[in-house]
Parts: sequence; structure tokens; C-alpha cells
Amino acid sequence: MTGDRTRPRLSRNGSRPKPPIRIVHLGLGAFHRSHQAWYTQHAGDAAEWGIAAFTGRRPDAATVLAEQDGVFTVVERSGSGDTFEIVGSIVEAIDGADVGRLTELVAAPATAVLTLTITEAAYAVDATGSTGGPTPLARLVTALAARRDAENGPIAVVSCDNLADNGNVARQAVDALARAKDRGLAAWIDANVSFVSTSVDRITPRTTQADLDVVADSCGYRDEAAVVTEPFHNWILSGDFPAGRPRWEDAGAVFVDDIEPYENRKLWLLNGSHSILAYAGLVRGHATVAEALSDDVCRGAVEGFWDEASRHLTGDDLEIPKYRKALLERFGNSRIAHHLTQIAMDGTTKLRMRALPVLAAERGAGRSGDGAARMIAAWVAYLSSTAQFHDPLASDIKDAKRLDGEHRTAALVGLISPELAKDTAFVSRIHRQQVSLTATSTHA
Ligand code: CS2
Repeated sequence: MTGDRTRPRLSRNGSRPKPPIRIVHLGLGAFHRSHQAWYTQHAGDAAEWGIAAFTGRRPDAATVLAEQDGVFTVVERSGSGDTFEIVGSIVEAIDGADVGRLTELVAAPATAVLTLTITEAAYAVDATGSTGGPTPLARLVTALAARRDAENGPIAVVSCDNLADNGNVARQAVDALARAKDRGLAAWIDANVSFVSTSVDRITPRTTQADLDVVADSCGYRDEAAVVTEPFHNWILSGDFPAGRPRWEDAGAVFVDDIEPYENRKLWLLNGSHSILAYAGLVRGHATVAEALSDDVCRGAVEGFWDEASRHLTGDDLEIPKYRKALLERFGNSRIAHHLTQIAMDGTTKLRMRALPVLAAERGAGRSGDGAARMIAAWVAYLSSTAQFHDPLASDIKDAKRLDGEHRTAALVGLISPELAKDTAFVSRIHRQQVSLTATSTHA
């Protein structure tokens, strides 16, 4: 039987001693395990850097990982086979609701780095400095107050979410939350907390039971916290680490002064085309990235968007043709089942980052921006085709969906950009694009 339940459970043994906690992470999910935890394990000074990782919305990932004392398997899945590696850099896995433990760890003198994978949508803070609940950033601000009170000095906050200028976005959200609480705290954060911007990359779909069975059969143990990822990995960082950091460069991380060109290359070319494949692919009856890419209509939409985005990616080291070629290979790796429904989530937040900058740059240069517009059109078509979507603006989307024809399209576009929704010619174009996508659907 595959994944035999009688196999021993993976655990930390004497050969994997626990490094001391010096990193606190918010957002323990598959991506944290395949990326920041993997990089930390591969730093030359890994023995000095342990991670305490807190979950986001649900405690499940912490419960499962804690039963294995934090260790898990990274399965690197290439087009031709799997390799397995046990990662031990996470030394404590904690329910995100445990603000007491978070406060204690952030306030501890040994803690030097706070990393975040809390999703793009979690950075939204309203004008009053409210996130509308005990969100990760609200908890972080509570914990930073304890570090100030303990007088344990500066620390770095490292955003690892797919947002342009993510360090600055994190800084502004934290500042607004701190101000609403206590102005002195906001001033302390301003003087003591360094916000590091990073561009992160490693395609890591949600783990399935079949993946866990592969680990059991290949490794001889049961690992309920294994992650499957591609061999490719990339991490570009910009900013100060006033209390030190692991030597992530030993694992291939790159430290730069100006991160913007790299961020844009990744957000537009990879994430932007992911969103096109997700929405157009789902509308056309596909389930995974590799399947969608093999459909000429989806592939054409991706290439059209890439041509537009590439005109605005002009840095010397960006090597755009090489990057595009590598992306086609990465997306085409059909042994990685990257489900389009996972990428389709939170479209309003993602499209503002992935479609709008390219659209604005193209229109600013006097061109149509049709390639970027098609990403928005695919999203409109997708929402019209399903009742199963996940989005921070879900109730506004439901309201918009009660309308018909171009009115519906205008209302949906307005959730991404109120300004564009007022441009009737643009809305008509999006409407025609989405109709034609649906009309050519292979499963219409
Ligand atoms: C994807 C990303 O779900 C999504 O929106 O575009 O998670 C993507 O797989 C990663 O950024 C790859 O590094």
C-alpha cells in the first residue's frame, strides 16, 4: 500500500541538533518551508540560525510540524525525477493566535530577523490604522511594543510576499497600526526597525496526499509536513539587518541596492503570466499551469503580455529573453501539478500589482496595453463563470455579478481601478476581450 500508515513518523534525531531561535516567521505555509527555511538551512552559518514559525489563519500546519519537532522533507521535483532533503531550520512551530509566545520571541535579545509570508491581501490597513481584526501585522505591532519595552534594540522585518516595494508597504502598514496605538511606539519603530524589501521565487503548490505517499514510499518514513517544489529558487534582498542575518548568500541569495527592476521582472513576467494562465485557463477548462500553457490561446495571451511588460524592463542584468525561456520551462514542468484555482485566489489584490503597472506604462507610451488588459478580461470572464472564488472583496464581487453585460464588467474593473472603470472605451474593450475568450473556450 502506498503511504503505509505503519511507517515511522519523521522526527529530529541527534544528527539534526536544534539551532537557537534567531528568526521569527509569520505565515507558516508550504512556501515558507520550501523557500526561507530552505535558504536558512543552506546558509554557511545555519547552526546559529533557528526559525520559530507562526501559522496564519489556521493552526493546522503548526500542529502537524510540531509533532515532528519542526523537521520536514523538501521534495525537489524536476521534469525527470524527485530528490529528497530533510530540513531542520524550523525549531518551533506555533499557532498564529498565540500572541503571548510571539511577543516573548520578538522581545528576546537573540531575535534578529522577522520574516513574513502573510499574503498580499494582509498588508491592507485602512485610514484609521485598522486591519479589522487580529491580523498578522496587528500581532506584529503588539510584539514590537514588547521589544521596545524590553529595550532589546533594532531588528529587521523582511517581507517575502509578492508585492512591489514590499518592504516599504510593510513599513507603511506597521507605521499606521503603531500610530493608532501609541505615537511613541511609531517613533521607536521608525528608529529601530529596518524594513527589508525582497523578491522571492520558488513555485510551491499545496502539498497533496499523493505527495505525502511518494515521500513515505521513497524515504521509508511518514512526513505529514513535506513540501513539493521545483528545483529553481531565487531570492533578491535589499535593506539593512541591524542585528545580523544568516549567510543566505551561501545558498544563492543576492543582495542589491536597487531591487525594483528585479521585483518588476518577477511580479510581471512570472506572477502576471500566472494570473493570465489561471483565469484564461480555468475559463477554457484547464486545471493546472502546465495544461493551460499547452493551450495556444493561453500561451498567446502570455506572450502578448510578456512583449508589453518587457518594454519596461530595461535593466542591464535582467536578461529578459533568457528569463522568459526559463519561465516556459518552469511552467511546462507537468510533474508539478500547480492548480490554477490556487493562483486564482485574491484577484483584486494581485491584479493591481500584476496588470496595472504594465497597462499604465503602455498607455502612457501611447499604446493600447491590450496584453495587460487581457489579464483583467480573463479575470472578469473567470468570475462570470464561477460562484467559487476567494477574494478580500468577495462581497463587492457578488454585488457586481448581479449586473449584466458591460455594467458588470465596469463594476468588476472598478474593484481593481476606479479610474479605469470610468473610461467607457476601456471597459468596452475589456468586455469584448472577455466575451471572445469565453466564445473560443474549448469547453464552452
Ligand atoms: C502565484 C505565486 O499563487 C500565485 O499567485 O503566482 O504563488 C507563484 O507561484 C510564486 O510567486 C512563485 O515564486
